[in-house]
Amino acid sequence: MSDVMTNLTEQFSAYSHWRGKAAEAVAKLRAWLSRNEIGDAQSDLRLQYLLDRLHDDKLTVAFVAEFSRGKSELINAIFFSDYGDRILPSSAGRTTMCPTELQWSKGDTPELRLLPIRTRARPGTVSELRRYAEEWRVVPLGALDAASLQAALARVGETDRVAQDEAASLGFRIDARGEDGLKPGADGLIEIPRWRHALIRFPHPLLEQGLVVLDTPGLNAIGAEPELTLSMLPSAHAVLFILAADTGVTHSDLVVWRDHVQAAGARERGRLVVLNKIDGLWDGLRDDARIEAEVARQVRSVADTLEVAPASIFPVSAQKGLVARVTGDAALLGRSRLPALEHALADELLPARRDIVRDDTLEETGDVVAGTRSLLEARLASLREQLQELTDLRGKNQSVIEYMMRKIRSEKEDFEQGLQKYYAVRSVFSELTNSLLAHMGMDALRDETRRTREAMLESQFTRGLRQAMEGFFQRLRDNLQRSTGEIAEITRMLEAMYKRFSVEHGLKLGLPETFSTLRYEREIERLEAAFNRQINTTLTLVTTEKHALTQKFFETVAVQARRTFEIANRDVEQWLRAVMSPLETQVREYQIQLKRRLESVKRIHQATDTLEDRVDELKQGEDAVLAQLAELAALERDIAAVLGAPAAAPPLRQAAA
Ligand SMILES: Nc1nc2c(ncn2[C@@H]2O[C@H](COP(=O)(O)OP(=O)(O)OP(=O)(O)O)[C@@H](O)[C@H]2O)c(=O)[nH]1
Ligand SMILES: [Mg+2]
Repeated sequence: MSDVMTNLTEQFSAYSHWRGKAAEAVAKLRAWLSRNEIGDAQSDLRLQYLLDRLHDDKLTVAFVAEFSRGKSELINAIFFSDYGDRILPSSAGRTTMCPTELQWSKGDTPELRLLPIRTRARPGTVSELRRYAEEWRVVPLGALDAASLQAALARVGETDRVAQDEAASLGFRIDARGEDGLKPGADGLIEIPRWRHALIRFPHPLLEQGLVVLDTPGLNAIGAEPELTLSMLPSAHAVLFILAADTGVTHSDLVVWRDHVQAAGARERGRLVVLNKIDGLWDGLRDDARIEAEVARQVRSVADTLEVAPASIFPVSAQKGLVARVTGDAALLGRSRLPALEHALADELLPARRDIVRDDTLEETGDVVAGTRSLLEARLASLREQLQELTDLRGKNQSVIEYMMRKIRSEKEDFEQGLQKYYAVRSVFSELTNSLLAHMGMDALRDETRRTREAMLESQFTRGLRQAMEGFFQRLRDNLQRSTGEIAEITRMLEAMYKRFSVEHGLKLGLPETFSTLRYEREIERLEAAFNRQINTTLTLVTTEKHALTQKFFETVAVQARRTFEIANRDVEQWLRAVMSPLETQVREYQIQLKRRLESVKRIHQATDTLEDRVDELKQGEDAVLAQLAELAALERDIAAVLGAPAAAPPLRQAAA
């Protein structure tokens, strides 16, 4: 059962090994820069952030389905069969009652963290509450064998029985028939999940390499947790939607598909449909050909209903796959068809991720290397110029030397005048920057959020709620648009500045990097679309609690918008530093070189130095800079070699689909 090519675990390890190698190469560059004292603080920070990203790059795989379709069993079979037993509880009926994340980072303590469902009654999304340890119930995971894990993890299935209005206030739908919501018991009480979210931290090789598994409960057990659809699922790198062959596509499967999978972003990439429990067809009466035909028929029918390509549907038996792995039964594993699903999952997940990491690494290191190279080249040019000046002085008399001194002095004055203009432009630059940061800034967003929240509280009708929300998104977009104008102006100004210093003073400056806010505008659009979809379903299904629910949705949206703006802010600040720093570094460097030139001519003039000593010294300096340029090129080649060429064209199987 160790077919290397279909083994997700091994492919995942290879990816993580590759990432480790990339980090090593980047760390080498960073160490070299600081050892040679060439890197500035800005580049060092950039490389540090890059290394952080390379080290804790997480890949999230989410499992979404109605209850009892086999999500937990599939997770056991794909990721944790090495325990020799199931570790996530999987049984008939509702088992997983709250979204459950499995993860591990270096330095974590093995434990289960449970967020009580009652935190829903208060403001604060799960992602905000993550920061407050006291909100969570912590269950230490002492032993890490399958039995102990099973016992601890069974807690994700705990429930409480509460009165109907309490259940409703916590965002659960109630339906006397139990179809469109939770069904009240004979005593009128409702059984609701005890926990809102579970975090499971335990050291497992796959989790250690950055895999995060997100298991979710069935539809009615989730109730209103818009964060799942607005944030957790859209940020997952792969989403597996699971159906069961014995139930087919039911009405509630379709609701989950529409509200949780499709609504989580129209991305087709990284989305797989699994048709589980095909072993139900192995009834001992049908032969293989009939089973095969039946599976194919079901796949076509599911494809029609969901409107997806049949090739993106994977019929499997999670249970038989798990048994096969635990007992080492290769024939059964083949029959479970699990390897095909894993292969597809690895294909969806890893090459795309690898490309992103590669591009990011090449871009960051490329910028730092380019900046360093132009600095070294400027240094080299200046050394050579000095060398030229001094060799020209050989055998010349005092008056020539005096002339030379005057020449350098006047160059220095010219440059200082240039600097005055530079300082003037810099103050305009910082004004522009301030207004850019004001539009893109967190204060603007906070004001918008508060204004919208107040407008929502005041409005009594759905129309008012809608208008408030539409206004919110519109103003966020306006702010981003206005920033675009300021960014263009900053770029124009810098271009002129870069040009002037290159032409008039021979500084080695290319064109300043550009910056676009398109990414953030897209994200806000996505958020608005997801919000509208959620609101539409809520408004049709829930009539009584809709006001409270809409506000809850809004809070989730606000958190997401804040995250987008935080990223935009960080990016724009980094960009501002990145475009300013080459200019600043080179200006500083040029000033130093001018001073040195003047010094050395002065010393020769005063005969405190002999000309030849000075020439030798400069030649050594030249050699040293040449050696550094060569070392830099080697470091850059190393990074490129480790990262490898971009992924080849997709395999035929995908191209044909
Ligand atoms: N025959 C068969 N049964 C399966 C298979 N996969 C899961 N099951 C059974 O289906 C039931 C539900 O499986 P779970 O893994 O608990 O399903 P789930 O989707 O996690 O369900 P919830 O946690 O309740 O939302 C269990 O009794 C499993 O043993 C399969 O491939 N074949
Ligand atoms: Mg489950």
